Amino acid sequence: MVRHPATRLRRALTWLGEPWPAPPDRLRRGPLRPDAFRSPLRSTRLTAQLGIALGLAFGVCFGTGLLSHLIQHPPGWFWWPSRPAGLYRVTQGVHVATGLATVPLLGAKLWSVYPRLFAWPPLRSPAHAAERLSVLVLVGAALFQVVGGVFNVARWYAPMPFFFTTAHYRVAWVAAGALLIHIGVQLPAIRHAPDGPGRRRVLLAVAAAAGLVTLSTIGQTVRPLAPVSLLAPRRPGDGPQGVPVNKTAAGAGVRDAALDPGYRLTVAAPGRTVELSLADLAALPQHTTVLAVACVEGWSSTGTWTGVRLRDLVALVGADPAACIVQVESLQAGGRYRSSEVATPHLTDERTLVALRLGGEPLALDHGYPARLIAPNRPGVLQTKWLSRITVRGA
Ligand SMILES: Nc1nc2c(c(=O)[nH]1)N[C@H]1C(S)=C(S)[C@@H](COP(=O)(O)O)O[C@H]1N2
Ligand SMILES: [Mo]
Repeated sequence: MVRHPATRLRRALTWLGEPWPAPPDRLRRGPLRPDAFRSPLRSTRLTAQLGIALGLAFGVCFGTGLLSHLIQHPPGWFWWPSRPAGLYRVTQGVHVATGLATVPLLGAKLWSVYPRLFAWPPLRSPAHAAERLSVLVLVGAALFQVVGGVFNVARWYAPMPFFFTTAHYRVAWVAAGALLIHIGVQLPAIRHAPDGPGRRRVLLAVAAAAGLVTLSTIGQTVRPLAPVSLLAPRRPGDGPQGVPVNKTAAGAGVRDAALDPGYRLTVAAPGRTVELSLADLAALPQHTTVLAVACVEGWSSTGTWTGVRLRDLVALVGADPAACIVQVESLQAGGRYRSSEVATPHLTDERTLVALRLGGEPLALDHGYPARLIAPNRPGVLQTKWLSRITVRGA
């Protein structure tokens, strides 16, 4: 007998809601007891309100994180301006700040719902089982993002046997999808959520904790708050020449090559190649600009950079900066950040420099001596240090 598709669909939906037999009652012990969790501080309303705060923080964090990903791996349709010069500093500061504020929010939210782990019966129907599975994915993905993000800010990679950036990006999509499903499922419950006596106090405590986390870390990018930035691993102003260092020259294995008096910067276009010594570079027109190094890890620090405009070097080998792409390479032999690409509008921007000096002095070895890239509105990972070669290609 051939069934009508609508009949089949109805049958499938009924099957999803069909109750499964409950396990025997004698298994209801320990946390599975009927009255195992009775804190008056928990209420569905509290859980819903924490969920809204968490959803907003996650939304902002997801949006700014996606932006940072697109800037670092631009697809063809994506365009990122070079002005305002400090925009990325703000978006990435917001990304890390909202991510960190999520720590107490997520903790409180999990505390408010964890008794449901022990709800009886554990699995009521296929639909209930699917919903629980989606919550499991959501909790796993959210914890992965927050814990991994904190480890990355602390530059502690030992517990992460994978490349953090890629994993963080992929799991963000998993979390976003699971969150949308979760919101869809919980929306009716949010509307008529019963209140509890302790809700306001808990919300206040969570808000205070989130505020404290923000206050003790935001100084990594908001300079006036640097003195109270007790939990941030880096602070603006800390480091040689008043700028923090992410990778040192020793760590990158470039000390000898960088200090070699025979150092030359190669600038190569299809028709023409020049090799410039430090004295040659210093003899070219020098320009000074104030720009921040804005690391993806959330810290940023402003410096006064002096050097040669990248577009002048492109013109030096006979290319038109408005019609080409440049790849800059480091003396560093390996590593993900040894090279980066510069295209319009950053390439034509007058503030994009091959910097030789910071704060009026030659660059500190750890800031990229003899020469480094510094461009407006660009993530720190793309501000390549210890430049060895600039390759000009057609756009
Ligand atoms: N060659 C090279 N350049 C590099 C890096 C690197 O690892 N190798 N790290 C980048 C990162 S992640 C940041 S945040 C900035 C930091 O610059 P600073 O150490 O001068 O503050 O340098 C960038 N330039
Ligand atoms: Mo960075």
